[in-house]
Amino acid sequence: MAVDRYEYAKKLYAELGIDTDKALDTLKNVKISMHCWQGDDVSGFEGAGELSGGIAATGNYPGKATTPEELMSDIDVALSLIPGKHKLNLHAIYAITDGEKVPRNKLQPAHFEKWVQFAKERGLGLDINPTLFAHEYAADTLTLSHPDKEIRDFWIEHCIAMRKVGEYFGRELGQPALNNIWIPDGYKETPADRKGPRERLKASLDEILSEKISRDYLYDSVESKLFGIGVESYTVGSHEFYMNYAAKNDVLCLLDSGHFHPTEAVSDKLSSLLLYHDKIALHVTRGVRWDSDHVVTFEPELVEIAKEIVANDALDRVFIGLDYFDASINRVAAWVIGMRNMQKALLYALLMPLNEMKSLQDKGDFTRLLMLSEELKTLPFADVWDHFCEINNVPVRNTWFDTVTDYEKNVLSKR
Ligand code: RNT
Ligand code: ZN
Repeated sequence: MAVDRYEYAKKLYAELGIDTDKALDTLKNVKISMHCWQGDDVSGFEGAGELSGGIAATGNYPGKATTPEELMSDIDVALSLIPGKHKLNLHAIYAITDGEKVPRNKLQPAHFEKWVQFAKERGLGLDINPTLFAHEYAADTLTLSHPDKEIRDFWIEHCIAMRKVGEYFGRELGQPALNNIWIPDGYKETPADRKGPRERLKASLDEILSEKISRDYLYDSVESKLFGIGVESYTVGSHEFYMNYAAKNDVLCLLDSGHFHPTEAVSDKLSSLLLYHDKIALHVTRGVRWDSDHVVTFEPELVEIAKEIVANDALDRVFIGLDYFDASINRVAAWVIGMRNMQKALLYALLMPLNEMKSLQDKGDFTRLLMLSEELKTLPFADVWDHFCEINNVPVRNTWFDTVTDYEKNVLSKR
């Protein structure tokens, strides 16, 4: 039955000049970096305190992972329900130190060996992020831009340590890792001096990135932000700051879709950045009223982001990662929903007659262009997606949720 539906969908898309088999083949090779921190509300394994830095996970849904074994097991369940082979995005606080308290500036690749083992066994890639929050040295909401050199140096060392971890991931797994630097630095009130902190941040980044590491193993990115809770008036690492830093220093600009004014769209920024940068990175998330990090849903801006990646022929130039943390629903389901939605959006984009649409735009035939983009919305896209799930041996439609329900009943609810 499902095959017939796919064959029919294939025929309809073929009438628009779209080869659905080719689209599925392309989609199969797109890796999305799944953020480990959805599994435990960004807690990590340091056994330390509260989340800080102007970000917050809200909710108290039972079953959160509290050990590496639990988190790995939850990730396995999620991955079994997501078509394709992907990457896993780690943070420094997920180092596995077997009870030993290792200061963040002293972390070594060895503390991530178990993750490498995990990734190897599953054919995954790995990415890394230094963790510059939830720490006593981040208590002032200042890290790499702190006026105190000792604090800055601690975080510089930490970021350098994570670059080494990323390099190690790249070497071991045969695909480059992304090391993404995000800092919470900013002020609650209007600062007297906006320049000083930015000068310090620039100098810190220069030091962190001074050692050249082969891009066979590692890419570095810098992530901007608009504001955070408690730091509403000034953000040191603003978009302008990092976009210029990235352009001048040959590092990647990472755009988080929750880090801009609510009416500003990341989708519109991609073509500009891709004109000037070989590669860029994304944190795909969904902000509701603020940078709330809700689960990624299949909504127009997500499709527009995917369309821009495809239209710019940039599937191999954009590191796509997810970044949200919802503690109010089943965390495994949160991963699966977001990952599958990202893939659906990419598939939707791959099934668009973009060349024809471009030429309609250039000819000024906006009536036909509008008609076409609207008619695309009711083509049997779902049948192509279902087929993709089927040929990649993951449950079709809502049936994946049975696995999550069983896992919750048998494992999560017993934690
Ligand atoms: C915070 C940034 C950052 C974090 C993760 C945990 O606003 O988006 O990327 O969400 O590093
Ligand atoms: Zn982010």
